[in-house]
Amino acid sequence: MKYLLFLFLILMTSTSLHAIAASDVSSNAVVCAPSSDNINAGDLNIFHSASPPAHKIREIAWLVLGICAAIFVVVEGVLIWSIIRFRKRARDAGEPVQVFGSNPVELAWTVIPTIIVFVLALATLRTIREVELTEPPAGSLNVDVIAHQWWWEYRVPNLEGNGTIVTANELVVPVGRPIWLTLHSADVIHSFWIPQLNGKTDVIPNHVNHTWFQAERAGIFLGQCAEYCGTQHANMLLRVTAVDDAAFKAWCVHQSSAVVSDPAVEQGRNMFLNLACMNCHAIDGVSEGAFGPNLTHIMSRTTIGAGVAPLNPTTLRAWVDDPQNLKVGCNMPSLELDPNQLDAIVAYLLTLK
Ligand code: HEC
Ligand SMILES: [Cu+2]
Repeated sequence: MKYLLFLFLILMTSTSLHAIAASDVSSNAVVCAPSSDNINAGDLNIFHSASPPAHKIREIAWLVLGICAAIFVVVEGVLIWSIIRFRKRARDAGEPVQVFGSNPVELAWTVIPTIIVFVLALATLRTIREVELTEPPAGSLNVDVIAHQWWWEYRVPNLEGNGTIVTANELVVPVGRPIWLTLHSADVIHSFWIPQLNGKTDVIPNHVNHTWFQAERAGIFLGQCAEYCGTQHANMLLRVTAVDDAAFKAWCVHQSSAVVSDPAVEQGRNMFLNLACMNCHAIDGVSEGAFGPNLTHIMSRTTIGAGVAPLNPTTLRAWVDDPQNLKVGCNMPSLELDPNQLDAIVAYLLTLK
């Protein structure tokens, strides 16, 4: 029975993740401008793995499912057979023969499950060893991940210059190259999980964890924070875009390029500095706040609020006006700007391409 329950749980988890991904979009569509691009409709199926650790996890999942399915068939088969074969018939009178104890049966149902548990445990241990590396794989790109309530910060080495690129929520990586992730948390325990790329790894305050993946094809891979971390846990989505080498280098060049300061949006820029924005947000050469996402190249991203909505001028304005509307309980307050301030600031943010 417990195997059956287990099987059921696995199936439920994978289907409910699809439901979460889909419902995020529909619930926000009401608040934001209607948008046809279904930003969170991605593949969260562990059986569609696209990275070495994810392949290993898929293999063990099939093995466990296979063994559990076989146990289910045998146990239920014997049960149904007994019910039919030994049912009470008209000619039966009184109690059936009472049998007490049977050494062969006792032995069988002790030894067989023990062997099965051993096989599963050993196979699992082997998978854990293969998936959890203690050192970065050769040639890997080292990326720092900092989890915040309720968004992700990434620090990616700049392959086309010095220093690091700081960005939020959307990680861009080269296809075919191992990515070695160093996981930090700024507040509570989170969990980094991109089902098609790797397994779950807890992100713990004051403790550094590592995980890795290697995207085998170009595309967008989505994930979820997988450890309940507060109100907006469900809107702490992960998005990895794997691109070819040339595109990755171009991304590095773009992300490390200086912000062009357009005199037309000078007013908005000053407001950004004079209102509280600068205390929480960094924009290269403008401000150094580190509590919220880095906004230097915000318009190069496709989503806002860690995947809560697609990023476009309408959602950006709605966000700056009152983030609590789009993402209730998030750690950015509404600054209650008047419409002119809102226009000026949004016009400025729109230039941060
Ligand atoms: C108290 C700190 C704080 C202040 C002040 C603040 N923000 Fe934020 N901001 C945040 C946090 C935290 C987030 C991330 C929220 C989330 O996704 O859960 C955020 C997110 C954002 C985002 C979305 C970024 C992304 O990539 O998703 C924008 C745009 C933004 N803030 C602009 C502003 C502007 C403009 C101001 C000033 C009017 C401002 N913020 C003031 C903390 C702050
Ligand atoms: Cu989280």
